[in-house]
Amino acid sequence: MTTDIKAALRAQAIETPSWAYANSGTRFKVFAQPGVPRDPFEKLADAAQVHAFTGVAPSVALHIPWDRVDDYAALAGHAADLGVRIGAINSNVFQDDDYRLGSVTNPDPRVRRKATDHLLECVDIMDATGSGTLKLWFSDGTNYPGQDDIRARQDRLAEALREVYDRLGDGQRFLLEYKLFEPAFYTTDVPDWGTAYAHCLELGPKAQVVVDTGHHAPGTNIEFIVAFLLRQGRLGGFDFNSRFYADDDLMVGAADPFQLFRIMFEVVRGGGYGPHVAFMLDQCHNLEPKIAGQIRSVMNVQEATAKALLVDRDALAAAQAAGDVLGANAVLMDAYSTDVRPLLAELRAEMGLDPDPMAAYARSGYFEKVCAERVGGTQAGWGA
Ligand code: LRH
Ligand code: MN
Ligand code: MN
Repeated sequence: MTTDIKAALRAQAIETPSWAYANSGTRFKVFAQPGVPRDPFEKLADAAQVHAFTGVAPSVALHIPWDRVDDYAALAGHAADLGVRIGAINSNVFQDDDYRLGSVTNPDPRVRRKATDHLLECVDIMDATGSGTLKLWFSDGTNYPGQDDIRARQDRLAEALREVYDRLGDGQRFLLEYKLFEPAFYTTDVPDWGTAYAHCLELGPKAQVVVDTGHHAPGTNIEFIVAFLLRQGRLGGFDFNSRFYADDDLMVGAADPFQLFRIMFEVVRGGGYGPHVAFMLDQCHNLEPKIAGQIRSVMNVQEATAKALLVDRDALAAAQAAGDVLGANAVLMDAYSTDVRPLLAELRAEMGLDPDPMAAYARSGYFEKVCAERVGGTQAGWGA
């Protein structure tokens, strides 16, 4: 049992986002931190540290244009030299003046063309980097009733998605991300999993839904969404983070580790624990140091996963079949209440890693080194 769990944990891959290593903040203020990367190459170097100390963060998501470079093959080669690889390519059609009234749903066909061309460019970048995943998030929506035709915007969205879908090559897919609100406050064109799912269904199997844990109304049962999408074969992955209020992008597992456990349990239960469901982090470290924040986040996901794997599924099924409400709940809670840190420490030692990644990273001197070397790190991202 423990051997199986360890094997499953050893095989886990948690993807870190390039933007987590750069300066970020709220719309009120970006607090610059020392030692932040000055370009995408340095972001990969920081991500490689997270992998080096945890052993389970082998890929890095890019965000275009924040990570635009002249030579993507060289960037992928640099990643390989560092022992990591390029993960999902995140498109960005939300930071251009042209997108004031939307990107692919904009009433102006010129703007729609520009936005769709950017998405196609992201597929080119997938080709050049070997990435198999495109992540699409649209900030599109309206602020006032009557501002635009809700249904026409769905038609425009469908048209753009079709064009991008048809451009995908073998072994490539896109993940459609939904978000309840923000920056649009009245309607959002992809506000929920149902809308994303319906568009994906229309397109085909290479279109899947990505669940960003911060993108729901408070109180939403995210594990239900996970169970449903897995049953339909349309859960493509997660953007993990945690939230107290809205899309806070705080460290995953910080606000509600129990919710993370419940989500991971549905993943395991639904056969989603494998490379076809991407475990990605989508976070910003506005106050805390970034590399250490990513290491902590990866460990939080690992802990929730270990607990989910520990659930005695036979005992749970028996209690459920017997209608034993308290017994079934107890099986789940037993797993959640287990301290899995010794198991994970043991696993790391077996993987040739330090059992305590946070302490090992702090001792390594990497942070002091980059603080001395990297002066003026203002790489584009939220802080740009
Ligand atoms: C939007 C979002 C989306 C973006 C990322 C930076 O809120 O979650 O995934 O690409 O933030
Ligand atoms: Mn996201
Ligand atoms: Mn978000």
